[in-house]
Amino acid sequence: MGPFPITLTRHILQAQAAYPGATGEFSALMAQIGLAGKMIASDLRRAGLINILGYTGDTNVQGEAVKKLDEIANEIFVKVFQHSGLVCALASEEMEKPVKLEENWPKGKYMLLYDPLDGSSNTDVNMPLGTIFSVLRFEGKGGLPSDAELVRVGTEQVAAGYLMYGSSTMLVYTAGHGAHGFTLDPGVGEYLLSHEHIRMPAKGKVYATNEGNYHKWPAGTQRYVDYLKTQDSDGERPYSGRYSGCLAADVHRILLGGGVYLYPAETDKPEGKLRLLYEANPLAMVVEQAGGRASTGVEPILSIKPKAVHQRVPLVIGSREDVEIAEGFIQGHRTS
Ligand code: AFP
Repeated sequence: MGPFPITLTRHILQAQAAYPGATGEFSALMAQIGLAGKMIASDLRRAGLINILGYTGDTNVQGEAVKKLDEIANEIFVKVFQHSGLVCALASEEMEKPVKLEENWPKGKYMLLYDPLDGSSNTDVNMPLGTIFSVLRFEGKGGLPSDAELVRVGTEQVAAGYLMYGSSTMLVYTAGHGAHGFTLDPGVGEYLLSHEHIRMPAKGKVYATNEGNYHKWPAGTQRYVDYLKTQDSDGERPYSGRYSGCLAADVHRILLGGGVYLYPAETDKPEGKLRLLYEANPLAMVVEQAGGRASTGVEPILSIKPKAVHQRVPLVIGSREDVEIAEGFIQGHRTS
């Protein structure tokens, strides 16, 4: 047998040993996120078999048709964190209002914001899906946090990451000291360290975007994607197009291999599609911890002062040099 594998919990406890006063609550929180991921992965693996595919017929606060698996994944998070003693508030893409967990008060000092099932259009066709999460600390005195307490600038995240349900289930997280990847060993039900201190290439050869929206993009964005597809003399371009319809999966590929993902501003939707608090902010923290960059095309994601829980932002995220070139085109400084 090779070296004894490092589990998620052990990795966090070892990292926390460097921080006097660490109470172990954070490692318990991450273990609970891992548990929710295992439960969601289990449902996804059997989705076609236990007839939980398809639509509930409801629509969520965003006016989107809700799939059963969106609700199931959201409910799993709520149930895992109720009575956990760890989290005093939850905000989710699938819940119009944040949920306050009085049963965990006053011990639970963390607040969790998450997209329980990212890439929902993939559920019925066995394509990759993800869960994206952002962790804040509630420092307030007195009662439970107000909704406004959850609407915080990205630099205030204490941790962030995502689960990816692909050919294997992975959990990638950062607590501000590097980005680390764990692969679920279904045999023992543990997440084992598989990608420690992930470092992104400064530049890649892959781009991920929905080109069906090309006609909706401002000219600078159109010029940038045209640039990526234009043959150059030193073999760096054209880039390869890789788009799965799941943000977490597309960013995961780029985190490991380099490149750029764009869900840009559109002429009739300048705010874009993706959510700031539980999609862009957590992925921006992970990617920047791995040496990458994340912006709206104009300003860094992590310094945006949010106004609302379900606020949308344009997102350009990936290898540092790729994002900087994209920003040059989007801001009109570059045309080739
Ligand atoms: P859903 O979870 O509603 O399918 O949204 C997925 C997502 O937020 C992101 O994961 C994808 O990259 C993007 O939307 C796909 O959006 P398009 O279908 O418009 O390309």
